Amino acid sequence: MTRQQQDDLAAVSSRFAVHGDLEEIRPYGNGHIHDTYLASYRHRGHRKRYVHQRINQRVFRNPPALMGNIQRVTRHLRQKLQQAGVEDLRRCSLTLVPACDGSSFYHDPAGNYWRTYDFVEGASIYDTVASPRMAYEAARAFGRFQKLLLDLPPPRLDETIPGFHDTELRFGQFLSALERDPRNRAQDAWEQIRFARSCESLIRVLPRLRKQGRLPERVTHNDTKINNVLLDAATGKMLCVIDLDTVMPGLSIHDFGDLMRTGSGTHQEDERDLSKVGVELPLFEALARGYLAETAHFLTPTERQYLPFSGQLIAYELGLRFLTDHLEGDVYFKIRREDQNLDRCRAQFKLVESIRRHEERMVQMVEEILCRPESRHLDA
Ligand code: ADP
Ligand code: GN1
Ligand code: MG
Repeated sequence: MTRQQQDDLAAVSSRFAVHGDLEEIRPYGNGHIHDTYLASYRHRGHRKRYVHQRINQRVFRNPPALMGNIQRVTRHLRQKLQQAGVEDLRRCSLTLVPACDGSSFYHDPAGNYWRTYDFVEGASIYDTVASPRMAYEAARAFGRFQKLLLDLPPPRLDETIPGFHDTELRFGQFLSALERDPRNRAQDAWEQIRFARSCESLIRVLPRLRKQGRLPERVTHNDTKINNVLLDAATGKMLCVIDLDTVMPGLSIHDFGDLMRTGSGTHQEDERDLSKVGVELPLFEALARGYLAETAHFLTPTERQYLPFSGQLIAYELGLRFLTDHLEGDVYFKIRREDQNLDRCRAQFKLVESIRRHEERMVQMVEEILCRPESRHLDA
């Protein structure tokens, strides 16, 4: 970072109700969407850290409404955890730091929207799962999140990205990018394009179930990838769920689906060696146990039945989105190397095939877990 960038960031930081003297500020994390910075302050002899984020306005068109959602959700979670007697509140839910004028964001003269969270200390974050225990803890964190938000008071949350998990819409966007082919990239992606077309029927499954009234709308996270959960660095236990921008009305299927997409195998999202990409059943089992430990009592029979399918659908949906972005010229997801979105797509589609192959066994596993409530504790 240049001196000027450092100074600009320090100026942003000073617009929030932070404490102490700024020591350092630097880019942070592996997110695909926002610009995230970690600021270290010294306050009364102690280090105090904050996360500043510049909200990506190409993705989130209405930052004030988005921040309204996050304020309501974080307050509700905090209240519920407090009622449940959770002691480590500052690490078990995100804490927004207000701007100096009391607002939940700072709107800078250049038009950028910024927000700040307390940095959660002593937490670890993983881009891939390393063990069933880790998968279990991450799935429990997202399951608990959904459970605690069951009684979020009205009104309905703002839809921060309309149609976010509308796979039919995503398929249409893919066809449109393919037709325009603005970067002339379709010729090198014909295998993925063919696969995308061959799975088109997947996009109609959830709309059909919804029409039959079998999938209730809930408050869901919608971006439940494994690196959006913080685990205690010392114990490995769940702390809290982060990246709350897409918390909005949705389906439980979407949340478990993205957990499966990122947590049922040990491969990277953009893995090029496809022999490494696939479902590992012990990881799937741990995800299902962790998620159901928190949610089994309120999920409907259809929601439970479609848990294994959800992974196939969301891996397909993300494959479509990565492919679309590749065709469009990498305008949405941050990339760190050429063709990274195509690699991401290829890995998702390989995962779709793997989940399909193992689906029957996974359905049995879910039934077994549901029959034996004690199995929802990993130590059982
Ligand atoms: P993106 O939407 O770009 O993924 P995130 O909100 O997930 O942005 O934040 C990016 C990264 O910043 C996370 O992966 C995590 O490492 C880190 N991070 C964000 N908020 C916190 C926090 N409150 N405490 C600790 N780390 C955080
Ligand atoms: C983005 O923000 P991040 O990196 O957690 C994306 C998700 C994708 C994910 C794929 C708002 O998530 O939908 O599943 O990348 N978030 C948005 O890694 O589009
Ligand atoms: Mg993230």
